[in-house]
Amino acid sequence: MREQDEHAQFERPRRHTKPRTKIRPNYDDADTARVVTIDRGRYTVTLDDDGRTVTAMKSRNLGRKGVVVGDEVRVVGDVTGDEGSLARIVEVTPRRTVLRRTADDDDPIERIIVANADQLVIVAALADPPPRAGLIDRCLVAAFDAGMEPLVCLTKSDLGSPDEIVAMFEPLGVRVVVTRRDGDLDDIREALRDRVSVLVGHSGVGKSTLVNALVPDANRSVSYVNAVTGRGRHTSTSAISLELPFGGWIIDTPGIRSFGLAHVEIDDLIKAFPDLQDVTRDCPRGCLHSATEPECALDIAVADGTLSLERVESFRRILASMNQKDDY
Ligand SMILES: Nc1nc2c(ncn2[C@@H]2O[C@H](COP(=O)(O)OP(=O)(O)OP(=O)(O)O)[C@@H](O)[C@H]2O)c(=O)[nH]1
Ligand SMILES: [Mg+2]
Ligand SMILES: [Zn+2]
Repeated sequence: MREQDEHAQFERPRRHTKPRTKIRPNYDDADTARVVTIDRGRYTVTLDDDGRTVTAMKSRNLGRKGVVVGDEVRVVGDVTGDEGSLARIVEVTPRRTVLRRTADDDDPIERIIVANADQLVIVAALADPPPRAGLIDRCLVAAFDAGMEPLVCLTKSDLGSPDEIVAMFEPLGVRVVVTRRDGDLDDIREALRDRVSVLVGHSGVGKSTLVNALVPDANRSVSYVNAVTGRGRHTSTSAISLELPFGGWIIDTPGIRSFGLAHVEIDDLIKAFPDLQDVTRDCPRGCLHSATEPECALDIAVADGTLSLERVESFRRILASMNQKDDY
């Protein structure tokens, strides 16, 4: 870590001037950039100005503050992007959204997966590996909690019918697109255009295959699904953000086995459904809005025709998914 030490010295306030005040460096001339991938403490960023790719490290003044893919940052130092050059990230712009997962059995650390994405694309294969509605539900909860718009993307339509899954998400008003390798990409392109979207889903569902089809020079590695276990091989090992040729950004992420949601409160989830939220204002204090609650206002609203039974039942399904880990 020699380079790091050199930079660290450069950062240290000079002793002889104003010994008791921290010198606040002025970064007015810093370039703005976005973090596209991270590898062993090295951050690959692209400059907003000209899209140049630059390798950077975290400046000491950031302390323990994390920098994640999707972060908008300010960089100083060697921003040439030349071979062996290293810039420094000196500031992280306040995040508009954060997609986070709570610690779970697979991963003991609570982490922010990506920052500033506005759409969560929940990718599930129609077969090989088979879709797990429970995981889709949990990812939906994460999207609503993060204030991101969800989109369910059902891949491998050459291997199965989407009808059953589509019917599950219709009452919630969640958009669903269906894709297959070498298929027509118009619908998914329209859904991604001019937005920052992050793909999540099990290993082997075809996230990287989709990214390669959408971004011609992406070169994301893809690999087969094990025929015996039906599981993917966790081919992608880190998140990467790529610019879409038709506008917007897409973030490919490693396959997940589950999605820890311990950080989510019912109230945060219900905010995503204003019609349900309105009704639940009449619930008894502490009502958890499940089908077993004795006087939940959702049941009264179904009885008097204000809400459809399908919508309330689908909402209760995703609510219940918060406490049912779908480990695969
Ligand atoms: N039959 C079929 N196979 C597909 C389709 N899309 C992708 N595959 C195959 O599914 C396998 C897994 O694809 P990947 O793109 O590596 O999956 P991934 O979601 O990126 O997996 P991880 O990186 O491990 O999370 C590869 O063998 C792909 O060729 C499809 O539409 N139909
Ligand atoms: Mg992949
Ligand atoms: Zn209730």
